[in-house]
Amino acid sequence: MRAAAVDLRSDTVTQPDAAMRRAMAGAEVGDDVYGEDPTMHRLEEEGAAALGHEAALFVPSGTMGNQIALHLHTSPGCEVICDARSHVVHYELGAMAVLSGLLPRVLPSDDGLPAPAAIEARIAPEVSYRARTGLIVVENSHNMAGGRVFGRDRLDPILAVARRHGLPVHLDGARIFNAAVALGTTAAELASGFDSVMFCLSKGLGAPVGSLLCGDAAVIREARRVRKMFGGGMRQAGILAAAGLLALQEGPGRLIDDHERARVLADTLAELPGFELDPATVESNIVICGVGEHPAAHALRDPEAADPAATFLAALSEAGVLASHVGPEHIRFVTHRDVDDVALDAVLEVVERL
Ligand code: TLP
Repeated sequence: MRAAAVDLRSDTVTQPDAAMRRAMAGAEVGDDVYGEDPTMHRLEEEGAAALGHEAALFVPSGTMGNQIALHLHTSPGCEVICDARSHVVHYELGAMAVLSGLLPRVLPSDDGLPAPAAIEARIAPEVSYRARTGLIVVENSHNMAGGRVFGRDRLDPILAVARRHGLPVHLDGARIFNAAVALGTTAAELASGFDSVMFCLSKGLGAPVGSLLCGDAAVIREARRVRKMFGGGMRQAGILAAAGLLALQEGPGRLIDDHERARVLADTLAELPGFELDPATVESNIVICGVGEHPAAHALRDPEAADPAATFLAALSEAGVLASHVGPEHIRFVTHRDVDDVALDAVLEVVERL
């Protein structure tokens, strides 16, 4: 039998460990829609404090957290300015249009963060014949830009543009703790000045389910209503909050190991023929690389099929390594707590052999 695959498709695949399962089993719970779950109260308080915001709301997914924020900062018919590769555009199934009547106004960028001047130029003038700009969304770290991270020097000018125009800014901080670790700062430092911030407990931090939406008390009071409207009101959710608390307390401290492993992987891939990537752009736990010209993708490729990434992923999977498809010529590896040095060595051996 083949050894179990090393799964680098995402940091969402982590398994709750024994301590987390024990905490979940023993959690004190109540009906959270009535505001009576004590474990959930603790998680929301600790989450808000960690981000330096007044309040927080637990949501079942990062997508729901983002979509609640988009809904409550805007009105139907508004445009949302964001990077062309943002998660809210690519991987949320058109939810901003479906749930909130919003139109994405996407901007290109090299590293996932459009230039402040480009953002400012896209803010619609207040005239009777143009859709209004309702919101700016920033993503940090930026998933599809390969986990790039942005410090205050990059964030502040965008917040200044928003303030000049009286616009709210939402931060998709699904991996904000990765960004903080990569930059040697705190999540609160990176979250400050945003009108709302979503971060995921269920990615590198290791919880099985859940994200937190943070903001001031008025924003979160309204967010609680929108969550219920979107079908996200949960009852004895303290079982999930108990896992979230452990993830929040213990998860950030070990992300540095994931970053180091991503760096080793990136340096190795960059040295091998057929992989296109600049290891200097790998700043956190995500490695995106081009495989369009990779010999394994070519040798096995059906000449009719225009997707060398899918061909290469199939070869990787056959060899016991799972990665994900992020375009016809690009694949993504994400390091996480369930990939240790032994597993990483197995991955390096496979990519070297292929
Ligand atoms: N990202 C997932 C996939 O949807 C691509 C992944 O495997 O990376 N914002 C960002 C920046 C994200 O990367 C994700 C998930 C989300 C939001 C949504 O979180 P969930 O999956 O909890 O809805």
